[in-house]
Amino acid sequence: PQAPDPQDFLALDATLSAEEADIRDTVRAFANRELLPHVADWYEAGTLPDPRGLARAFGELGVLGMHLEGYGCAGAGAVAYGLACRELEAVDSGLRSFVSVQGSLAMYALHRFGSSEQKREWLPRMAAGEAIGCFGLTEPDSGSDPGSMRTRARRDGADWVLDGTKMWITNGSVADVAIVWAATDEGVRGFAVPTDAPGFTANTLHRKLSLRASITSELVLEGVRLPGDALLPGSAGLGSPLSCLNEARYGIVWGAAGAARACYAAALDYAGTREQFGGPIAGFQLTQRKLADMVLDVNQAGLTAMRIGRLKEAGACHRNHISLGKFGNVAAAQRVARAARSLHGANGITLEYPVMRHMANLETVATYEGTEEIHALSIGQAVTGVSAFR
Ligand code: TGC
Ligand code: FAD
Repeated sequence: PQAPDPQDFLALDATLSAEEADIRDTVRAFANRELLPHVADWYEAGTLPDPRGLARAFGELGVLGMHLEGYGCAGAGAVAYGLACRELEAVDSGLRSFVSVQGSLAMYALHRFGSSEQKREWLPRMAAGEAIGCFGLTEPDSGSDPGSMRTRARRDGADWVLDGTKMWITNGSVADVAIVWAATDEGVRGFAVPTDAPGFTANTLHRKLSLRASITSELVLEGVRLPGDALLPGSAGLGSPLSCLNEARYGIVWGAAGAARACYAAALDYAGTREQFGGPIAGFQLTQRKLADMVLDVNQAGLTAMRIGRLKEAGACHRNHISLGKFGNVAAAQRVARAARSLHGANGITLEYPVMRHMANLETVATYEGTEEIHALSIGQAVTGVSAFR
């Protein structure tokens, strides 16, 4: 048997189909050419300088709504989509977030719950990156408990009128359409809100110390009057936005594996070249222990992502599988990023190396799409049958 490849210790890539390997290579080449050379500058600037150009580039690459069928979407399999998320997040979690929010949240909501007119109006342009979407569920006082939302939509004749505030919304201030979740007399429902509607404003949030290469916004809706057909007709209850979250959380299962892989690769490289006490630090037992722990975490995260991806392709992936994957893989990536940062010494705290950027990003990744505690409680409920949320 062949000795393990340090970059793919369990030879997981050998389990990919030729088409999947092709998608991985295409996205990796794009990421290394178009994103990696710029990401530290974007991160330092605390923004994405050309979000529309980036959206179009992602559209050309074919990753926006890539797992959806029709309307200009690629209709790729779950593993292929996961591989794209992994390659993007190996560069930066903020860039995977851009693609997740567009494809897995905004486009997925329209695809699953929208009318055929809404799908025809938005999906082809969103797949091409000509239109940007955002997804507004969280509010200032309603995060882990979205059922407590205060944003309200009331009927007024044939129209709907929306009032409320959404918080921490990725791409909110560059979006053309906001998928806004609001309480109505019939329960929670979704609305496709054009961002030029009177009464809608988006304010960019500043001074973030994590996910800096990403635009995060507050959405304010003050008497936003929308025609009746702005309602996503298929949406019914809190389960509707939560089912969109399953899609984005699935992308994070893979993405976190990518961030972990990038930190491990940087650490392995640095360990081989940095010399102290007359030799490379790779030769010290404590460094090797760190690297061994990283190899284990990276490969276990990869296995978890692959297994959940194959379950998804077989139509057998339950939302609790995704909770386990998000819970485990983000924690693994955090361990790898922290160890890789320490292995880089002082260099590790700079933007010259990717490790602290990933480490800081992963604080957001552990928070959004269900915090570590929320997923722990979901898994706890799944195995005991007892809910401990309240
Ligand atoms: P609960 O009573 O358990 O559920 C209400 C209804 O929803 C159903 N449901 C789900 N359906 C599909 N997928 C899921 N994951 C679901 N979880 C629950 C449930 O069956 C029920 O249906 P029905 O028909 O019986 O009414 O609701 P709860 O109020 O007790 O809350 C449960 C909890 C805490 C698990 C849930 O609310 C939760 O997941 N909280 C975390 C919120 C969250 O993740 N927010 C993310 C906002 S979006 C974001 O962060 C984007 S980041 C950008 C990026 O991805 O890059
Ligand atoms: P809280 O819910 O207030 O939680 C605070 C702490 O209490 C956490 O540790 C939590 O785990 C813990 N906690 C809460 N309930 C329990 C419990 N029952 N038992 C034990 N502990 C508990 N949202 C969107 O809708 N769209 C977006 O595009 C989006 N993008 C984001 C981008 C960024 C950069 C960030 C940081 C967040 C984004 N979010 C988005 C919001 C994100 O989903 C929420 O921050 C997340 O759901 C947690 O909510 P919260 O911040 O209000 O924390």
